[in-house]
Amino acid sequence: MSTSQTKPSTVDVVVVGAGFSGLYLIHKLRTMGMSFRVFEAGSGVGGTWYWNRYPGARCDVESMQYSYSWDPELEQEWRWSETFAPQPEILKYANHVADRHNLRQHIEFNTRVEAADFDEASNRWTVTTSNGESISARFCVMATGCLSSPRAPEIEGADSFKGPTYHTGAWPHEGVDLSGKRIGVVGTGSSAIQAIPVIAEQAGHLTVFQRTPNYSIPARTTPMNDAYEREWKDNYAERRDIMRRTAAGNFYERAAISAQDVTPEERQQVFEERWAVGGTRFMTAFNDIGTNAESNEAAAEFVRGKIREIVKDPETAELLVAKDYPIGTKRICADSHYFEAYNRDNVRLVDINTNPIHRITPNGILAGDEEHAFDALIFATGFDAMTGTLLRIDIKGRDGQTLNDKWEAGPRTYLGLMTAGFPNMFMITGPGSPSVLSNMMISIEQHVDWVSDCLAHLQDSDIHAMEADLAAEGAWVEHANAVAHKTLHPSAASWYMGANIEGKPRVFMPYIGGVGTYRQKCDAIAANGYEGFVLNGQSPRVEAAAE
Ligand code: FAD
Ligand code: N01
Repeated sequence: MSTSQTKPSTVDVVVVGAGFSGLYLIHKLRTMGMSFRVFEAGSGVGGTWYWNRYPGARCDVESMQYSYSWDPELEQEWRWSETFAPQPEILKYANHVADRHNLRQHIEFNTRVEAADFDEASNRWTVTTSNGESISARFCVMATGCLSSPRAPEIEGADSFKGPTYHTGAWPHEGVDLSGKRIGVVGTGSSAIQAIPVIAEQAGHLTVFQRTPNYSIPARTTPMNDAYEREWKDNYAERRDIMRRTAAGNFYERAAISAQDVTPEERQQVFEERWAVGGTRFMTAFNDIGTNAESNEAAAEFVRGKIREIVKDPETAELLVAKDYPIGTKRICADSHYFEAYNRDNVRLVDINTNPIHRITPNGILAGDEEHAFDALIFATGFDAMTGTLLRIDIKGRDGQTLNDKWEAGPRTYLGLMTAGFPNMFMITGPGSPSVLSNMMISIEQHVDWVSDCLAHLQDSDIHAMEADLAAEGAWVEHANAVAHKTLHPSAASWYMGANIEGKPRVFMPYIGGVGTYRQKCDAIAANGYEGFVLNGQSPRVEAAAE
């Protein structure tokens, strides 16, 4: 591992984060011959897959699709063991990429970027790290991740608990022996839904505290089939190209008809087929599940029926059935025997709406009028998503304005790539871009490619300062909101809306216009001389940006 003593304190670019975004950035910047430094808070590469080591963690995008496309030889060589890769294998892949391309030498691990100040006179950022070092950089690229600030609720008495407490998003690297123990899990989102069936097998007893039930589709992961893998490898370039132009960056069949255009029997048949195939592609069984309330309700009701079939105890089944929000408006989950776990004698579900958590006690959790005793507590309570990690860095832009102040009423960006008043600072998969609504490998590569091309352009054209034009940003925010409000998404209290954090502004943060459409816009904007951005104080045309 490199040490900062040998590194220059003045560079072209500082990159924050060494997940899949940061790793690809290093590769690009090195090829471009730019000087750079990369800081990573963790002790290794992989980001999400480095931190989220909870039992059962795995991808819900198919393995053959959740990988880099920029190394075609690796694409052919790498072998995934299952159709949906487990976390250890994805982490191994990230490490393999880092070693294969000698990326690790460029990363300063265990180093958190704490502040970034923009100096208008020099058009440079001063980046301060947890080592107390200050680095001067022309550009700052935040590859800090959308789901990288785990968050546990503030519950009275949390410090009094005698046993260990874990968060799924910051799981101990050495693993946790849960065998025979009494475990309490708070939360029933994607992480919990993956973890619960595995924990149930290990634990002596498991109690799950649920606030909102979730819709989940069986992932149906299987060992990798040689013929299937071969088919992918023979067609990778063509398929990736198709994926880049789709709505969500995935390669699978998306129905072109409305659920309203078929009979109820035909609809049921289609849902049955999708359920049998498994995975989140269930949501594309018809083309209007995300936009038409009736079509959505048909899909939701189908899933409710499946849960009632799987879970033997009718009261538990009813608690597990989501009724208050449209399917897919909170992140749709993919599971491996989640609902079946509640048929086990050692698993109990506690609905905290009727039995509120009063406090954490030395022995466990007091919910309703019952104290539940535990040996360990697990919070699967999610993240301060999309903005939390950026806002934890003390970022000051033009005129000393902080990012926290600028985003007080919610994130405002142009394309999710830059935010006005913060020149030369780029975000990878920032709020206002498709990011978390897509196969993120596709979105990460698109952003890294776009930013790298942009940096090359700035360097070649002797442009020292670039920032989002305020009017273009306003138009983009308006456009992104308008597109979101054509869907059912804003109706749910989801983390997409910031609703999982008390006091966080309620704004639909990702861009739901589709990765293909979004890519076209980004490409057109670059081709038009970076329309909607201010370059060296000059603003090209802005009016077409949000068309
Ligand atoms: P991250 O992987 O989050 O990496 C960001 C890195 O930046 C982290 O290592 C962090 O330590 C570092 N960092 C942040 N702030 C600082 C700082 N101030 N100083 C220094 N370092 C800092 N996406 C999919 O497309 N498909 C999936 O199936 C899928 N499954 C997921 C499962 C889980 C459990 C989670 C949490 C997310 C999942 N995602 C999935 C989203 C996933 O985050 C992305 O796919 C992708 O891994 C993000 O890569 P990244 O490099 O952009 O960000
Ligand atoms: O987090 P979440 P996550 N008291 O926010 C509950 C990705 N991911 O880590 O819904 C009690 O979804 C909260 O309840 P409610 C994916 O993008 C992907 O599970 O707010 N409960 C909810 O049940 C995903 O969406 C995979 O009412 C509280 C849960 O905790 C994102 O990461 C796997 C509470 C949090 O769910 C985040 O997923 C894992 C409180 N005070 C993650 N506060 C794949 O499969 C919160 N909750 C690809």
